[in-house]
Order: sequence, then structure tokens, then C-alpha cells
Amino acid sequence: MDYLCFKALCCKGPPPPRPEYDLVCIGLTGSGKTSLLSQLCSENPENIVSTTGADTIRKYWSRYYQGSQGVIFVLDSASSEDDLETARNELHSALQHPQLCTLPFLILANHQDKPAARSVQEIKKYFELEPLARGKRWILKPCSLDDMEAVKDSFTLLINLLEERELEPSRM
Ligand SMILES: Nc1nc2c(ncn2[C@@H]2O[C@H](COP(=O)(O)OP(=O)(O)OP(=O)(O)O)[C@@H](O)[C@H]2O)c(=O)[nH]1
Ligand SMILES: [Mg+2]
Repeated sequence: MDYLCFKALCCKGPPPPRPEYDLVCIGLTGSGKTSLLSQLCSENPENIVSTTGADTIRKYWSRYYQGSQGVIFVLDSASSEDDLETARNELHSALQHPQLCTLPFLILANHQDKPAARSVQEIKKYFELEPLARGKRWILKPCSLDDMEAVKDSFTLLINLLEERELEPSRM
């Protein structure tokens, strides 16, 4: 009897495994990729250093695309017009890349705490996302480093898209 009770208490078994997804996170230097991801993982933000030669390694982003199940594109909503245009070109390339074009995209319009930040409506229009991303699954959300709840909510939406995709692959 004791043994049965013990077994009932202790041998419920492990919780069901949480699904894991391979995601690729891209965006121009300074957009906040490392900061956001390290905050999500509760890592110490003091150790973050900018990627050396970030602009020159952009052409190698695609080496990390293989096997990805979803894409996170981070942009600085308060960046200069030139940088915003570069970000738009990079996002367009990613949306059309053969290894990414069928995957769900989460676009994070970061740095929203800055007065110069464009709204998501402005970014959606400027990035011409509606025509380009029609038929694809993508989410565009405003966020900033000091609003991690918004980031977590966005990730939840992305996970929902990934789960839907697993259930209904033919809808993509
Ligand atoms: N005000 C503000 N600063 C931010 C925000 N997100 C990131 N930063 C700052 O922007 C700087 C660059 O952030 P990183 O996380 O290093 O950017 P990154 O995209 O990893 O850059 P690379 O590694 O060079 O590609 C850091 O000083 C961050 O503290 C934000 O939402 N608001
Ligand atoms: Mg970084």
C-alpha cells in the first residue's frame, strides 16, 4: 500500500516534452538581436558586445538558414532613413530566400522607446510588406528592450504559427 502511494506520488512521469524549434534571428547591426535574446534567456546584458564586422558578415547570414523552421527579423525602428532602407532590402531578400520563403516570420520593430521610432503602421507601409508577404505567415510587432512582455507575446504568436504549420503543412 505504501509502495503504491509512493508510486502514485512520485511516478507520474515527466511532463510532456515541450516542442523545440530551430529559429534564425537576423537584422542589421545594433537592431537589438543579442539584447532581446539574452533578456529572453535572462542572461546578463552587461556582457553584450556588438558583432565584429557585422556589416561585412551580412552576406554570410544565409549559411545559417538551413534547417530553420522560422525567422525572427529585428529592426531598429528609430534608425536613419539609409539604415531603414538597408533593413527593408535585407528583409525582402530573406522573405524571398529559397530556404526561408515558406517559413513563418516574426518581424520585431524594436527601439520603440525612442522618440524617433516609426510606428508599426509606418514600417508596414515603408517595408511594403502586404504585397510581398501576401500568403506567407508573418507577424509585425512593436517592441523595445524595456518591454519584454511585448517580446514574449510576439514569440507566443510565432510559436502558434509554427504549431499551426506542423498541424496543417498544406496551408503554407
Ligand atoms: N533604447 C533602446 N536601446 C536598445 C534596444 N534594443 C537594443 N538596444 C541597444 O542597442 C545596442 C545594440 O544592441 P545589440 O543587442 O548589441 O544589437 P545586435 O543586433 O545584436 O547588433 P550586432 O551584434 O552588431 O549585429 C545596445 O547598446 C543595446 O542596449 C531598445 O529597444 N531600445
Ligand atoms: Mg549581437
